[in-house]
Amino acid sequence: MRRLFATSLATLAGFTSLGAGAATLTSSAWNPASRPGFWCGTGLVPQGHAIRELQSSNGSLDLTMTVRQQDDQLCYVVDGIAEAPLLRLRPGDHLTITLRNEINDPSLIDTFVPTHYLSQPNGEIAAAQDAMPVQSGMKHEATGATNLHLHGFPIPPVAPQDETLKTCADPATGSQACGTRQIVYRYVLPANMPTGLYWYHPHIHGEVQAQMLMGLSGPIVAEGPDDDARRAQGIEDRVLIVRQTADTEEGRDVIPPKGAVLKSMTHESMNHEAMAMDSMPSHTMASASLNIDTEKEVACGKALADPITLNGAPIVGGRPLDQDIALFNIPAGHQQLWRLVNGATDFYLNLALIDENGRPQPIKVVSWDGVPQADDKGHPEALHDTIEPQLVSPASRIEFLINSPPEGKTFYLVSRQFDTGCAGDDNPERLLARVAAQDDGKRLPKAASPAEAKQDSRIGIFAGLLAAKTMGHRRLALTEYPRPGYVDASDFFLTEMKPGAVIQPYHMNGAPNFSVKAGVVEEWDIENWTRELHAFHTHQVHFRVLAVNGRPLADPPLRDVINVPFATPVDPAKPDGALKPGIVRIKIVFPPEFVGDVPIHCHLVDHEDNGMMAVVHVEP
Ligand SMILES: [Cu+2]
Repeated sequence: MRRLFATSLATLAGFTSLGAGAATLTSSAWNPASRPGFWCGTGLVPQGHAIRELQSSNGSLDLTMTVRQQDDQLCYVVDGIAEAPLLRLRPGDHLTITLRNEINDPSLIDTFVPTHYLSQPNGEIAAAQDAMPVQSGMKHEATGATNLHLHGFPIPPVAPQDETLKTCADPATGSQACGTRQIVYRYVLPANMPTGLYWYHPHIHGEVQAQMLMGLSGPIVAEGPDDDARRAQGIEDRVLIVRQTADTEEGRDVIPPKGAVLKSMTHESMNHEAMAMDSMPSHTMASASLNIDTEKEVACGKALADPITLNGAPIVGGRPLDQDIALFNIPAGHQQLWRLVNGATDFYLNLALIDENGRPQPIKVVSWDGVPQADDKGHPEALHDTIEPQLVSPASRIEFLINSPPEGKTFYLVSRQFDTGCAGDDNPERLLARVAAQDDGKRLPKAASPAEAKQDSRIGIFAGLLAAKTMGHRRLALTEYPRPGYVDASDFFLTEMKPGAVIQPYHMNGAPNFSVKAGVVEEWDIENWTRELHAFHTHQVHFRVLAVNGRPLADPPLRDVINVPFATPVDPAKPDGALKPGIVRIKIVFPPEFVGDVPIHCHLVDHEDNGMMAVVHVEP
């Protein structure tokens, strides 16, 4: 049984399962002071909480961030306060983060790695004839090491900046494989970076989900002239981060796929050495086939919905009372810019603004994934009112203008129910916040050093990507297979489809999966051969999304995360028969400043942890 946080969120377990109306949050006062015995503070974060901010001044911000542990909760502690701060920066800034690891019980991190996953290497996945061979994975034992990834930042994948594959800090107890307890990151924000909402989280392969569920993530805003202009017009911003606190697999009811191996594994079948990643078992010898065996893909099944929080305060499921929903005020007749990170590990947000009668209310989307809506040259595009639900995949960000409701009226920000595929998790409607027409008197700190120069391009290094000539194509396949002997545990894969390829999980310290020359523009087809959604993410760069399921997009968006539609039956009359993939086509280039090893992965981080990741070697 998966545990929720033992301390501050202990009362949440009862809440998230509550139905209509009956719930009331009884929270003890929140005290975020990190102190002996209460390293991650005490009490429940109040609804509507605004995150503590740290702002750069004179072009720099220098902070020490300590990762602390209180039972099965992890927290970033800065200045003695156990709350991941909002970092407010400007392009060109120098950001220095000294990350210290004080994790004191790595075994508790392991409790967030699904208990039904194997503690032994997995058995063989039977290879289908004339299909790409599949090599199963093995469970990662949590080490308690941690590190930092600045998600979305166009900065080099090398130390002391965004190097996430080798850089790590050891916990206070347990394995000391990193050789240091402290990392000093020295980031330089490009002067021409797109300005908007970014975020940070740990990136230790195999325990990313566990560390994020336990509390490790925080938002970053990079501000530019657009923000100065909005502030001059009296438009304030609100920064919101949605986090997930458990990945509930209990109750998962799985229909075994055709051909699944359901026998229990014996010790003989778990020959550790034979399954070592660098000595490939004979059945996974390369074949020339580019076919994917979809009959053994993870089958349809149901998993319970997961608990989420907003700025640390629990979001109550079902139909909560108004008093249990965050209240955000906007002075009557005014607008605010709301910036929202979906920091959940696999919950999809499908945002809509409605009034008390459920009628959709318009918002204006300003930016996706930290990048203002702009054409290929980086010129701003006109903003339009929309009442369509906005899909914010895990790890994605949306920034939108929201009007105050009429005086005396309330708007609600909701996440609409969303279909993540028949093998995906239940993703029900959630009421995130209510909005009232009031002036709460709170004002943002003024930017300390507003940029003087006017930005020529809103999108920096990504300008001109659409116009550039495509020099190469690739196909990347997303697949998942039940672990032999375990219908409710899966291996996940991200594989470049080329002759001789073997479907195998990413493993640390392996060679890069493929190479790309810096400056060479490519188009990639990301093919989802599974019955659930995946959120494809690239470190270092954003990409243009050209087409979804073969339909070209009129205005290809610039994203660093894109939802890839699930596969569908070739024959609708045979839902568990062969599948045809959901496909997203992207256009991507790695500029010369990103030479090095760049991770790409599914941002449903449980999938990443269990193999759905690859490393691109960017050659000079
Ligand atoms: Cu995925």
